[in-house]
Amino acid sequence: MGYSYIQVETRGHVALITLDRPKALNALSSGLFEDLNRALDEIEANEEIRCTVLTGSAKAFAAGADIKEMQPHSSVTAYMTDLITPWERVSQTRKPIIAAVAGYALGGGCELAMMCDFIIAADTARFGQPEINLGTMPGAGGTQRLTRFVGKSKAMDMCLTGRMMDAEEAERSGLVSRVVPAGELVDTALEVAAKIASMSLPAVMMVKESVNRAYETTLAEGVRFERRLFHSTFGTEDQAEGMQAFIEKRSPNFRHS
Ligand code: DAK
Repeated sequence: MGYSYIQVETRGHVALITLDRPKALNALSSGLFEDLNRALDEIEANEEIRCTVLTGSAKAFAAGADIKEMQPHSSVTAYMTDLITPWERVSQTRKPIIAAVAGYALGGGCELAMMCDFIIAADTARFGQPEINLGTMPGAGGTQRLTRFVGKSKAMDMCLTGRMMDAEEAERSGLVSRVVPAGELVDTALEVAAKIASMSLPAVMMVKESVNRAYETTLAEGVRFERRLFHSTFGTEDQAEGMQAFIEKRSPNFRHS
């Protein structure tokens, strides 16, 4: 079955998901999330895919939740329909997912990018949590993830004033991992994803799980968790192959097992 609001392609062992509601600047509607979540389920189940890139258009990664769809809701219907909770699927993927952001990443769009494992930004990218302008507030992790990335002062500034941050400020603040010229964004993200996809998938997934644990536990518990995963890598064929290849001065041939 095809998709209405996204495009999905595969490039080798990498999936490229492109948000595709150009007339609404990729505003995040429930239909778009049904498509996105179904694609993520398929990617997670596909043994050939080892990394995903999530991108939008040159003008907008996503300009936020679909305001026109949200506007009629009351607090009761928002609660009863569990409005927008299915968004969290992105943050639950076990394989890595990179956000490649050009143009606007606002409100839910910024939150969606932050749910990915890291963000590569075009020099045209603009991040913001403008919900305050609508008389509401971030609802998909904006006050939580943004604060962890950029610190309290900048997160307060962004969420209370609704101002946008350009790519240079986003990199300086730790929100994005790197900034590239807009014309090179998707190719760069695909190259980075291909590099990750060339690694041992069990090791990649353990790294992802371990880094994410840093946000949810104390340092001592996190280090203990990391050590146990590290020990378990010695049970994989890929660890044996990786170290043997180093000693034999050749490239490893990972089998993802
Ligand atoms: N929703 C719906 N339509 C949108 C949209 C949005 N967020 N953003 C843009 N559009 C539509 C515009 O209405 C316009 O449609 P037409 O009038 O042509 O039919 C079309 O996209 C082009 O937009 P503009 O004409 O405004 O384009 P400009 O270049 O002039 O301006 C802009 C671009 C991005 C600065 C502007 O469109 C803008 O300010 N957009 C709204 C940005 C915003 O406020 N975003 C935050 C939305 S609130 C929750 C979880 C999450 C959330 C809520 C709850 N729960 C778990 C409960 C998240 C909330 C949000 O994201």
